[in-house]
Amino acid sequence: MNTLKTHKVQLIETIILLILFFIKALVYNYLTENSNVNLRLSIISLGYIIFVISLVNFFTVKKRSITLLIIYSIISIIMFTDAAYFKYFNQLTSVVVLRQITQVGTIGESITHVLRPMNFLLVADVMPLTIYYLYRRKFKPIKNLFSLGKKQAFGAFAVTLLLVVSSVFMVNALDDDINLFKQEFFTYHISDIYNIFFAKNEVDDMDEFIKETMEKTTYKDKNLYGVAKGKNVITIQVEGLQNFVIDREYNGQELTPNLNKLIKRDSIYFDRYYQQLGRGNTSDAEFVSHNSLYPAMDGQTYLLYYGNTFYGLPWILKDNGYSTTAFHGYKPSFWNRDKAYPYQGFDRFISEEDYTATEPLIGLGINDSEFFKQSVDYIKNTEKPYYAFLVTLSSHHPFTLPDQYKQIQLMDKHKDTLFGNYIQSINYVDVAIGEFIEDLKNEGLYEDTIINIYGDHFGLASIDEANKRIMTEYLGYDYDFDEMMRIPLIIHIPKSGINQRVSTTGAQIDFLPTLLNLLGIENKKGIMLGQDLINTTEGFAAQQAYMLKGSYIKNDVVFSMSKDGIYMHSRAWNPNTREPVELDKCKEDYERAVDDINRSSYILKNDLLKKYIKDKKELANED
Ligand code: GP9
Ligand code: MN
Repeated sequence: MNTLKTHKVQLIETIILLILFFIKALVYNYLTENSNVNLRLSIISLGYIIFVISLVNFFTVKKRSITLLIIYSIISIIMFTDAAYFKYFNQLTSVVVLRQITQVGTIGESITHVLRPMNFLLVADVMPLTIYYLYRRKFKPIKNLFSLGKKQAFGAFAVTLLLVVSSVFMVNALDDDINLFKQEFFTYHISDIYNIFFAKNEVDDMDEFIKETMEKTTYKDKNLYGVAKGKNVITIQVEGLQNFVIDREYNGQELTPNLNKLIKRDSIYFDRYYQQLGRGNTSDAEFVSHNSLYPAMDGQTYLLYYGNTFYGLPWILKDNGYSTTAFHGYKPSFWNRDKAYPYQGFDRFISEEDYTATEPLIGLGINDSEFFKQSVDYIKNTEKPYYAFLVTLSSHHPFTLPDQYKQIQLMDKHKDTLFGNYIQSINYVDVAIGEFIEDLKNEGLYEDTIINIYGDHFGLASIDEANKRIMTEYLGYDYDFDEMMRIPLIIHIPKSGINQRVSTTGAQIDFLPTLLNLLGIENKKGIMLGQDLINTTEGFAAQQAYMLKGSYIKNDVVFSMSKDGIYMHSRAWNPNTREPVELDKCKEDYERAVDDINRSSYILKNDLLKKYIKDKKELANED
């Protein structure tokens, strides 16, 4: 057989393709948690795909089938990526994610963990369609898709374009349940690309805002002002350390005995402290903590804005006579740290290349115990006073730990679960931190040093069903975003006699102002968007990743902005009682959360500190 009734076959082919795509759209909307409006979204997506088919008619007859196959495959792959990314990050991918494609290694591993068999339905038809195309090519002529002529093709294109555009705007305007710009596959991605190039980031009264911010950050006469003045500063940013493990037992076994011991003496422990990331994960935790600015969402801050002028903790300490060193046992180029650190104010970066990777390696590289040991050797030869910033590695997802370090006896139901592996890993890091403190003592480096310890971000994603189930059972209450993103901050000041537990809500953005108060250093140049948590009772933690922009956590409210962008679809609850809170009461703080983040993003995009620090210098010269 070498001839086909072309038109009939082509009609059947097109109908089959549309049916396949419609099923795909239904699966996609289900996986991206739009089940309540799935049918409406899928019909709109179907409209778009008909439009795509009408576009293909502009290609020469020979190239139509292959073009359509390629476009269809790309769409399928993007849908697959979206669904996987959504499961982990609670939002769809953006083209900005592609900019950091080389950095997805560590995150990628985490994402694959949340893939379900259903996700593969999104790409399941690509292979059979390709095989069919190759088989079909043998028959001539291949005049696919009704073989429209130029004029007819243009007519089809114009009609479908008009239909799609008008139905998108009509549905958006008339259907209160739907926001296609956040929910529908094509509309979302088109508007995402549009926003990158054309969206304006304008904020009102920036000068006024900065003036007020600066006035807020004067510490003199404040509680605990200068109690650690002149001390060396060590900050340990612990991979994946969540707050729930602190002071907690598992079947009678203490999970973090060393941290617990530290908290009991000469420490301030912040137990309502939250992560605050953008798109740069661990590197964002570093950035926000050091700079008291929100990390970017239009890409990764250390990559997009690394060369900006900053005036965060390392710079401030340098201005106060400190030497500054960053320690991290992984590749120096990862998260662009090697380029970013000098602009952050670090004199030196001790990276994977400077450590001897002694066995056993754990996860991404050198084990934490060895990392700390070798870091002490560097620290003791560092010029005083010093700032040492250490970023750990061993408790990185998926928490694989050699057997000899596993000290927690797990119940059968927790063996080989992320939860079980996580608590083993955290317990291992706790031991390593304990050894580090002992080493500091032995080297005479302990007493004149202030030691800060905090988690970079969560280890156990609450969107993973198994994590959620196990954690909810373990904690005795719903494992939701607020508990997932809650990390400990411990500030240990040896021989200070200070013993405090601060339960004011705070986040990584508050680290710098809080620490500067203790160090008795006034930040006269920088812009800090956080606040000193020791001298306030009104906490506020705005979020933009995992919980979406506009979400926030306060002492008695957690507000989680709906991912469809429709305010009334959001959730709010009291973190103490876990009872729902009326959404109407959250509007003002929601607006504040959006405004704070927009201002921070404006500062980054316009490299505002450069201008501001220059202005400050000019002012100083005039005096
Ligand atoms: C890699 C380490 C882990 O350098 O910081 O990165 P993460 O995957 O957690 O962002
Ligand atoms: Mn991390």
